[in-house]
Amino acid sequence: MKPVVLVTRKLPDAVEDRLRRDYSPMLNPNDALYTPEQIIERAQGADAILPCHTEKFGAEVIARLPERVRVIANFSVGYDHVDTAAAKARGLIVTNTPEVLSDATAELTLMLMLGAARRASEGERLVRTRAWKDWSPSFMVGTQLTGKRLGILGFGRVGRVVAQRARGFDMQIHYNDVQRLPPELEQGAVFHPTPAELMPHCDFLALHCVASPQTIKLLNAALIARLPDGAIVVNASRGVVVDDDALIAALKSGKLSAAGLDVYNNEPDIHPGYRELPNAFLMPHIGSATKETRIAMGFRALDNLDAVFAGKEPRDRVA
Ligand code: 8YV
Repeated sequence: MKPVVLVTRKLPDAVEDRLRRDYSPMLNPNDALYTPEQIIERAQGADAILPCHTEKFGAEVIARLPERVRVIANFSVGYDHVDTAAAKARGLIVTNTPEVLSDATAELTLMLMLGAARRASEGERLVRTRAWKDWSPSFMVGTQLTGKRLGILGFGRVGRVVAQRARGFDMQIHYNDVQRLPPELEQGAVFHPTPAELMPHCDFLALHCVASPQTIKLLNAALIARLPDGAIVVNASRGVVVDDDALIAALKSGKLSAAGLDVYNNEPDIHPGYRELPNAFLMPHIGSATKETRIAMGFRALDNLDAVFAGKEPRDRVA
């Protein structure tokens, strides 16, 4: 008997083909968003669940999953949507999909930096609404990336690829993480022991830390005040890292010249203040949304499932 896998969202064909080959998948061809009740109901009779970050597995949901479910194999690198303590307590294995989305997310981060710095939202709106009437030397003047200082808060897998790509723009890399990395990973990046100490060195600040109790609203008014005037902030990690009111106030006052955001608190019902800001370049959580990466994420999740059902330790176990 093949293990039964509850797949919560529509996945790429190649991933669903492999699921059909090796498992008895319960697929979601219409890509409907399941409520927690629907997940609990559908999980009856499943041996595993393969969810995305759109499905929340809090302690209450985990407590109501049938005993038969052995593993939650996430189709995501972030797993803040899963209460890992509750999963551990129940003996439920949890895995994620690191590495395979670092390139795509780093590319999107560079896009956020360029889009924010070169006023992409404003420019696009001018062209699309026929409001573009003229040209002058002062028209749509933005900021250049080349040669600037890029501060990276969270120098993990994605942060380090961002650094590598940014070196192509001759940017000088500064970073903060919980501890200093070895020289082969730093590649010349300058370590700052605290976020507060990193801030004054950031013409651009890119957030790449994980969502955790320690990083909730990490970028608050006090930290923003330490950034150079006119700095640019980008976020392709998690919305909870940002205090929205503080960021919006800084974008309004001109303390920050622009922001590029892909992630938000309470997606997709984001803080309405962002929509009004001409200097915010806004994307709808698409950091890993490339054809190549979506397939790689699915395969990585399946590699983890394969290991669990072969009685081995999955490569990407997080609980
Ligand atoms: C995914 C992400 O699109 O992997 C993550 O943690 O935030 C995104 O890249 C999404 O989470 C897929 O479930």
